[in-house]
Amino acid sequence: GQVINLADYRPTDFVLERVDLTFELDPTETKVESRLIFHRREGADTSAPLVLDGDELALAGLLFDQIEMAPDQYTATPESLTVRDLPESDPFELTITTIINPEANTKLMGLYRTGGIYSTQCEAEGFRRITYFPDRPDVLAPYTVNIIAEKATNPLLLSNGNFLGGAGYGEGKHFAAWFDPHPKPSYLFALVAGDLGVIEDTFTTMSGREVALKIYVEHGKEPRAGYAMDALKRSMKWDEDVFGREYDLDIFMIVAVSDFNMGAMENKGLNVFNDKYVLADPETATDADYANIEAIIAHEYFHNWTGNRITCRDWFQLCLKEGLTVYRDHEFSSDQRSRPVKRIAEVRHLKSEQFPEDGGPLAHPVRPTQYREINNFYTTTVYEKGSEVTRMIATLLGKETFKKGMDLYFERHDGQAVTIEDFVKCFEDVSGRDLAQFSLWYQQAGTPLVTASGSYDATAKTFALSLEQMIPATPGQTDKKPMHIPLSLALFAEDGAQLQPSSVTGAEYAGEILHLTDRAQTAVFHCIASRPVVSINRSFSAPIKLHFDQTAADLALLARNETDHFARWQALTDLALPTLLKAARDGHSASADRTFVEPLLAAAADDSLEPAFRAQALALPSESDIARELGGNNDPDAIHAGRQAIMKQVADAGRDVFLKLHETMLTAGDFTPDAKSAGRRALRNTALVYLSYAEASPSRAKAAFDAANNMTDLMQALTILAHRFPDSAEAADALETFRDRFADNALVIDKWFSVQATIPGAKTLDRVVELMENPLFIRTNPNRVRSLIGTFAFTNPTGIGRADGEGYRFLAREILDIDARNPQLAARLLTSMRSWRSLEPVRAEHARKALTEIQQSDKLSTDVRDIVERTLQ
Ligand code: B3K
Ligand code: ZN
Repeated sequence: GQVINLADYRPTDFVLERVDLTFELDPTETKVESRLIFHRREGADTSAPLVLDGDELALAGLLFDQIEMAPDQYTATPESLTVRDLPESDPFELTITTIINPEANTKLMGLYRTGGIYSTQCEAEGFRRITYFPDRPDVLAPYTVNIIAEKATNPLLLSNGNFLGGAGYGEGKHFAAWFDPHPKPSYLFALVAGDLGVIEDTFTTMSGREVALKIYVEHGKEPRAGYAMDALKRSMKWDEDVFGREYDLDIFMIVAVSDFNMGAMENKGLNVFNDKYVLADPETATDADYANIEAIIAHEYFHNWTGNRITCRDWFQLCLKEGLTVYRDHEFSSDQRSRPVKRIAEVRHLKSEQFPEDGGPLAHPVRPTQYREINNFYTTTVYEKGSEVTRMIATLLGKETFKKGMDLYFERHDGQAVTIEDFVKCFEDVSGRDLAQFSLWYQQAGTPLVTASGSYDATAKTFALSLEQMIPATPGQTDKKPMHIPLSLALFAEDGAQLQPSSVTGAEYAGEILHLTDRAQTAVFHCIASRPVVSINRSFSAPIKLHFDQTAADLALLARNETDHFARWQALTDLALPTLLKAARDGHSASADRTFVEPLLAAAADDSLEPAFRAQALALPSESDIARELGGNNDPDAIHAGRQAIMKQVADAGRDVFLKLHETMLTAGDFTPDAKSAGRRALRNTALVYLSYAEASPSRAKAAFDAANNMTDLMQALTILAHRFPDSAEAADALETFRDRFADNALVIDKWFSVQATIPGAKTLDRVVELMENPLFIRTNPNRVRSLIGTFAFTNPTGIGRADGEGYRFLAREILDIDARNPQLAARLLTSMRSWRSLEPVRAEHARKALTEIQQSDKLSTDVRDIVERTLQ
């Protein structure tokens, strides 16, 4: 594929006014007739040909204003349709016919049919696999869609917008017509046909309109869609209350499909979901599943305004809709659940997924300036760091001004395809603040490193805080400018009370936000009565790494007294980290430092703290967190052994605390998935993990497995048995029981694959290979592939990274195999190797060889080629 540059953006020469599509569905020969009305853009070159995009297409007919075009007037290839010598008429109508094969579409992009269901995925460039089209997000038009299909197998015919009507259509067939009045880009087009069950509800909007809500799932699974419906209604209400956004069609539909490349898709009025993010009941879904469903339902719904009504001018602007919409779904979950606990989870995720991306060969700015394959830019940088950048705007401006900026954005740009500059301008206009330096967050890749040091002057009663920022070099970017970093900051006295300075010089400090804007800056806090303990980057106000040497005593004080509970968690983590880093070098003989264990156990036992918070605090940094902090020459086996040794020592020291938590953190009555109950389960199950270390026996986990009445408890018990006691009869029995009980539920079987794929140690590779032969493993299903191979590659460092290199060789083979069917899935799997250079030399060499083997294949997709080449660079 060739390189696309942001700087080359040009508007189209032709403006698309209307789209009329007719589908005659057939599993292998679907006929698509597309009528497009265009006019020439004012001022555009009148001799310019009309060039439409295609991908693996064949043209079956072409009419200009209803008259067949002569073959010398156009050129059709699988990748494009170029119409030259356009007759004078303006506007004009082009009628294009293509024949496509949905059953053969294993890429799951465009129109595909699996399990008897037709569905589409068009973002980013899937629509061009359906028909020749100006397939770019700045081409917006209203769509009419007619669907004709065999009635018996496809009682359901769905597309975007409002339902116009339907009727019988010849022998055994019927048709349905849909009209979407809201101009949209092609990537938001959707069509679904087949035979599905439905649950229905309604929502009355703030202006009193009734909207029909429908969630379509496989027959028999209707009872498992109830939670998704509830989450949808709460999302609709929240977007009205918090952002003033009302839904804009008569109907909102969600369809759950089982073969899907990602989580879900925000097609206008017709969201298509991976069924993993729709289906839930206590018996089959964990608390984490419920939280994910709630968040993703909200995310896709929120796209209706941030993405659909206002869309991206080009794909470089992807964070315009994704970063903003992630921010919105984070805020939603924070309001529905516990804000500090949600923030801790977000930051854990950001650090474990985005920081390694930003610090490795695949690093790119939140708004990239070039790409070869846009599908490879649906990254945690665009999504999660993009969300953090939006959050920082809210932090800089304050809640109310941020809201004004959002209102202006909706008002000014409704119906348009816009850029990050347009977005940022709205906030400049409402605040009067110059956000030029702040905008570097969109342009400069790499995680800024802020180094802080403080000194207290007892006579002058001043506290001086020196701050320095450094943005590491990233691919294509060596010289970086200093950024505008908003640091939420507070000072505490020895007794834990907050200290208020009379004034601050040397840096802007307002509303407890310190603005770091220079490369180096010293802020002086005046009238500070005693040596303060500083809390920097509270609530993780900026996505940075912070180097600040604080004593264990100071951290313990923050862990006890910070009013910001995120900062308490951060302090506890910072207390534990040195021990874990040292342990990674000492391996089995590592020993834990009391200065971190005591505050941790105190927090665990503190009943004034939310159980979910305590569970987060007790979940020590993971092996990959430790690897990231170490930064290089990493030996996954040593990291694992060291962390295990520390877990055991914490478990021994806290045995009484854990026993008590395990006995008392019960939930009364029937299972409910609310955050409070989930928090109690999380804390109780965390205690169970520690007890498995303290008691060094599978008995308690086995008893928990037998007693579990919900999937959260069952999975936790199973995980302990499989991971801690993999060779025990208890583990083998539990795995078998679990499989037999859930063999007919693919989503639960995914958990069964994952729990085995993450058993630590070199032997797991053989198990993974064996599981791939299991009849329950279906190679063509993305969820199965991710649950087994993906989980192994991404979250089992001692397994994938075994010292003899077999793990990486296995992964290379599988990636090549998957790439032939589904390039997006393969490319995503390959990103698991992005941190290969941080491995110790022997493993790094094995990884490099495996990557080179992939690179040398002559049949690579552009998706995998792009990732492998950047990873090796
Ligand atoms: N917008 C889609 C992602 C599309 C990915 C295309 N490769 C889901 C979402 O972010 O809401
Ligand atoms: Zn999104």
